[in-house]
Amino acid sequence: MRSESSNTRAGALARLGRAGAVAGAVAVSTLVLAASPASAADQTKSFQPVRKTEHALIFRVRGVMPDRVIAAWTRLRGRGGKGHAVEHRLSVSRVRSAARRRGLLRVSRPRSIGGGRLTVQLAGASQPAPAGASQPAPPPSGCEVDPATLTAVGCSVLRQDTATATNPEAGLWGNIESAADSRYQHLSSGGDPGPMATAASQGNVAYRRLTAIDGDNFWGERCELGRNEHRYGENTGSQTAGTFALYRAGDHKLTFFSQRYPTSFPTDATGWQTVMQMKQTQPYDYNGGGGPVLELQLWQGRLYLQNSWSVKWSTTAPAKSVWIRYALDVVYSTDPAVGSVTVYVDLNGDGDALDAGEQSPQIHTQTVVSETADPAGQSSDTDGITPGQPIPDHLRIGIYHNPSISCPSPGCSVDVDNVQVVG
Ligand SMILES: [Ca+2]
Ligand SMILES: [Ca+2]
Ligand SMILES: [Ca+2]
Repeated sequence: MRSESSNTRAGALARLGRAGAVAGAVAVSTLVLAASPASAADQTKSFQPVRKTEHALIFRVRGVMPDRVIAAWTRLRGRGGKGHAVEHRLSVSRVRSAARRRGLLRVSRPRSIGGGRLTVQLAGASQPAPAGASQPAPPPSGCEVDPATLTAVGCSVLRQDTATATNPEAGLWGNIESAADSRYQHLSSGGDPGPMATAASQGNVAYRRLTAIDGDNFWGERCELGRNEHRYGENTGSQTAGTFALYRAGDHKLTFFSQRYPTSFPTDATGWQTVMQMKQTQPYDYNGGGGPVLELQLWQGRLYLQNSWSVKWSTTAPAKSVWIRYALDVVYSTDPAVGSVTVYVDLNGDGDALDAGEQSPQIHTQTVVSETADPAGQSSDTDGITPGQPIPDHLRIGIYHNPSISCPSPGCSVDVDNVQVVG
């Protein structure tokens, strides 16, 4: 079964209508404080539609300070509750504009959609790392990122892809999630010359290239490696039903990967652009917030670490046309007092994470989300995750961005190589 939905493609759902006044809207709205804010510091507000038309859901955005809006998304459900709910981000500027006017926000819906909910995330005061929180057992002694070499020689390799195999799916990523498989290329030379996490050479110069072109639509404008499916584990042998890497509550793993951004890459884009996700893995019913629990975004000339669309850290965008090595040291937990993430990134491509802006602090945050109840009742809960259970994250890598970013043919590409998950 496809991971995010078994019926319609989200492309149709992604086409959003213009914000604008709608005459005669019913002056009834429901404002609910979400039970599980995206982070302890931030707040979300959810809105039911005040009106449905044949082609749109109309929301009234009120009780929201426009400048505090940092993310917004809709969660749309099929008619009769059929199919998985589908989440879509909305432009923050659109939502701010509606909030400023205390006005109406119109979101188009295809015929297959019965209803949905708008959630707006509001920035809160940042909170310090909780004191006295118990931590899971650390990885083996010596298993830690050495920022001078961007290696972790004391760790065991759990997952690896150095692009030796032409096919990235079998036994590895499971799926090329793009508008067409031709958006993926395997190139036999010019790969990352740097060492693996083990400090050994990759032993090859191959790499993978992922491209998105304007108009592409695979649940949005994207080309990523990674199957959004937790039920079949991590792929082995020729298996493709599973995914590349899963991260479960209680894990402490280090994830290394290298990316290269061509000179034409839209690092300065004014819309969001994701280059790596550790995202809660389908299928699930989770509705406690929007967005991947962890992701790296590259836009506005900055690299952002985001947690459920809340920015936790940012730094200058990495250099272009050179291989950029990343390492994320993550403790996976639903408890923000236990979960943590530290980012290492070789922004200038000189082989270390010792230059200015190349290391984040250790950031305490939720890194795994908890399942919520099946809205159709527990007798309908067939996704394998019961309410309250942690939903494993999975690794996705490539390009996924706001379709407003200009990427005419031949498109915008991210080169990927030298991936290891160690612990
Ligand atoms: Ca390689
Ligand atoms: Ca460096
Ligand atoms: Ca469930």
